[in-house]
Amino acid sequence: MTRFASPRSVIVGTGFMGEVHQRAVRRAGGRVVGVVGHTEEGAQRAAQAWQVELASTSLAAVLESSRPDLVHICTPNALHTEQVGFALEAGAHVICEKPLGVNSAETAAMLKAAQARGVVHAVPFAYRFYGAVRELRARVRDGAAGRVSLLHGCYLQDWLADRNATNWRAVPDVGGPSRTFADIGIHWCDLAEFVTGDRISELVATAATVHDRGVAQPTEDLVALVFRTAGGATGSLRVSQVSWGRKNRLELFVDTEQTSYGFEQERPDRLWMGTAEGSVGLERGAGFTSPDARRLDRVPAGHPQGYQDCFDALVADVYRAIAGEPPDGLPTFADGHRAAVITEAVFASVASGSWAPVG
Ligand code: SOE
Repeated sequence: MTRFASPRSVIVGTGFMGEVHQRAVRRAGGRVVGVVGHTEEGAQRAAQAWQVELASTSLAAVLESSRPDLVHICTPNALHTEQVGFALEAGAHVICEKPLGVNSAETAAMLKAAQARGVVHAVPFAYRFYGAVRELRARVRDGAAGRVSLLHGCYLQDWLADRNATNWRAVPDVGGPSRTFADIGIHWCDLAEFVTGDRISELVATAATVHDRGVAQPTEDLVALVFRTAGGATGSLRVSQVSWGRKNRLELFVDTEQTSYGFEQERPDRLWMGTAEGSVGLERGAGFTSPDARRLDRVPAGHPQGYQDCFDALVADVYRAIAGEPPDGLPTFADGHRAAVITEAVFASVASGSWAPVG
């Protein structure tokens, strides 16, 4: 890889995702030169914990004095479009958390603006950076297993299962009109399309709100959908943030003519494979044969890799793209826009009670 002098990052947002991004920057060999918080106290606290000199509630001020190479937007969804605009205006490359925007008009505009600036843009569909996902992609795409017939699975969480649990994501003005699907359903759809290279072309969905959480127009707690792809596969997906005991259970199953595969996010060093002879668990290390999967190995097999490693790898790939060597599989604003288009199709179907085309 071309050497790129330690990229300088500004992190916008000091919550869970800001924390994950700042760690990823360091592990990928970059430097955090500024932090922007929602409150002065929050910004200072993060600056101290992350050992960053520059902290403020003003993104404009931090951009002006630090002139970063890269800006990481890790704030509530409704703020993304304005903050991405500031970062692009400052000439920086941008990583913006998902969902990229709260509707597809916003995401289309952000994509267009980033392309016009000619900068690197990324959206952390970070599960793409598990070796098992790359192995699955390589095996499905080489065609030896035959055509994909069925895509199925779920993304289930329980952190909003308590009727009193709340979060900015559950406030429509801040999190956007969709919560569960736009927060986690899009991860699953991104993975399904990423590993197959196929696209969801039409779907029929139902959604339900289990708890009103004290807001006038509560967002959905769960979604179930059935879909078809352009390539002729059938699919089904369940998404929920109110399924007790399910912490971050993203499961993607891909059935082809010869083989079935299964990826489980909570057991990511393994890829399940079923054939006429039976089933096996391919383990990271010797079990993963594709170079794209092998390149994501950080520690020897048997020493579990996880969620943070995915972010480290994503940021490292953003650095490669900045250095002029864009790696295969980097999720961009185009993928963030695609997610908004799928989300809108889901809610068009929920409203009409019938099949809806996707984009
Ligand atoms: C909360 O639902 C959340 O942090 C999502 O926002 C992330 O995208 C997912 O990776 C884990 O859960």
